[in-house]
Amino acid sequence: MSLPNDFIWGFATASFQIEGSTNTDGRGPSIWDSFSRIPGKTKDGKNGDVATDSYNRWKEDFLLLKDYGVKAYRFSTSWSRVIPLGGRNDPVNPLGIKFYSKLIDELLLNGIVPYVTLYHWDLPQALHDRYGGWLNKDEIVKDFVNFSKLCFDSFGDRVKNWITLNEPWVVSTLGYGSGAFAPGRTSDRSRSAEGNSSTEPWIVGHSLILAHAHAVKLYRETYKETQGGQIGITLDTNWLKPYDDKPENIKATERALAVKPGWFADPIYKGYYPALLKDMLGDRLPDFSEDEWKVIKGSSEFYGLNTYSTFLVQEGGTDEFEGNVKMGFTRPDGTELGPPSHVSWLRTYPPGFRELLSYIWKTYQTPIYVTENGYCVKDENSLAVIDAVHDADRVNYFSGMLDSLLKAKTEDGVDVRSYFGWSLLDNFEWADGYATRFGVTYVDYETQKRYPKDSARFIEEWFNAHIAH
Ligand code: GBH
Repeated sequence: MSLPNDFIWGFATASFQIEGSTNTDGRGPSIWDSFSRIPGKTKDGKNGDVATDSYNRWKEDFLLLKDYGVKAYRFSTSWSRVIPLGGRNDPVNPLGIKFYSKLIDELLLNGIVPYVTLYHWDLPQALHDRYGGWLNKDEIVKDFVNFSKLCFDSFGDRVKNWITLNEPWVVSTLGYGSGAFAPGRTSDRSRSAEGNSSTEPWIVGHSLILAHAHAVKLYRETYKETQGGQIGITLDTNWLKPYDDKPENIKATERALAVKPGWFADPIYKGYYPALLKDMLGDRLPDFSEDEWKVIKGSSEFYGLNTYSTFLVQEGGTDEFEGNVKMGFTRPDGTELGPPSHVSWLRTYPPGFRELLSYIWKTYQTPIYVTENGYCVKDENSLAVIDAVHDADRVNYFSGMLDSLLKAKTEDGVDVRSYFGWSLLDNFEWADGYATRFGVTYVDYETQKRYPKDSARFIEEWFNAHIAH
């Protein structure tokens, strides 16, 4: 059993999580710069000012990629680095363009294929201040398309794999529902003076779908033929299993899947909203016009899949963003799906990955690119480097997940074409600051020195052994 020779593998990162130098060479602030400065929003008040200093150390990072033997690297562009104020009439920052341009050149020089995410959560602060950012559909769609165009124009001669948005569900619900992520809007007045959790996330989701679809339309009309690349979206998708075979828990699982991934995946791959989502939200779910539906339907050439865990679903929850269900990891017989990781939402359960791949393939019938998958070892951040690099639990996770991937591809016939481990490096883990480590490379934040973990070697060896030569 092996993967075909053209199977793509590598590691992923995101601009705000690694670059630092947030105030350098003309970069404008993003909503994560502001959000992380509000007391209480991130663990220990940490921000992305330095992160892994990859704005300066990218060559060193690329040596790691080369050393690990990857075929591809997924990174994201910081919108406010290339257009500091973000808007279509705002000046372009040539130094920002130059930065990504030299990154791309260096990757290609080393035979590493760039996979570029245009937007991984770092909205230019100026657009949020000017007109409400993602809340203002007409403005943000035009500005996102303009930013995309700049990237296609500047990098599209060399970048052939584009991802418009990373995880729109997170942008909408954590940014505008719970307020746990930037820009932190929520109805919870103990967390924010502004926001409306029952309407804003759905409005933001509406803008995100349109922005994605219009960027794809532009790429297809103006660039695809000459540049010859592909373009799609990345959705975070957990596998969800009914807690038991009670009909109400099966129904609850369907409802949860209708929200995630259905809220974004059904419009994009099928051209309509899930009925269960419409039932749940009524007229709080903004609909699209007929012309808009035409742009949206079929607007992704692959399913970019970020996945981390499986949950067991029961009826009875109150979190709309999860479909009003209860999610857990404990089976009816009291056993656990997997041992705890460093975060509450992640357990190692590889069979779920195989089932998820089949579900997506059957439901959306589009090639799947796994754009993120990874693990955070419990309390890894409290270990000395010498111990942290021996990340047996992460190796165990990857080992199981890759085995599932192989079975999905070779036995279940799922058209899965890539696997990117999250992440190349430990990095700024959003609201968790630097306390949660997802890297296959350990970063000592005092010295910025990088140390390969066992998991990096494991993945390298696994792909060497399982890709047909
Ligand atoms: C990915 O999201 C991101 O794309 C990546 O940037 C990130 O570093 C990586 O995961 C690891 O976290 O604690 O209730 O606020 C994965 C989906 C959605 C999982 C948000 C964590 C936090 C839930 N993530 N969720 S909560």
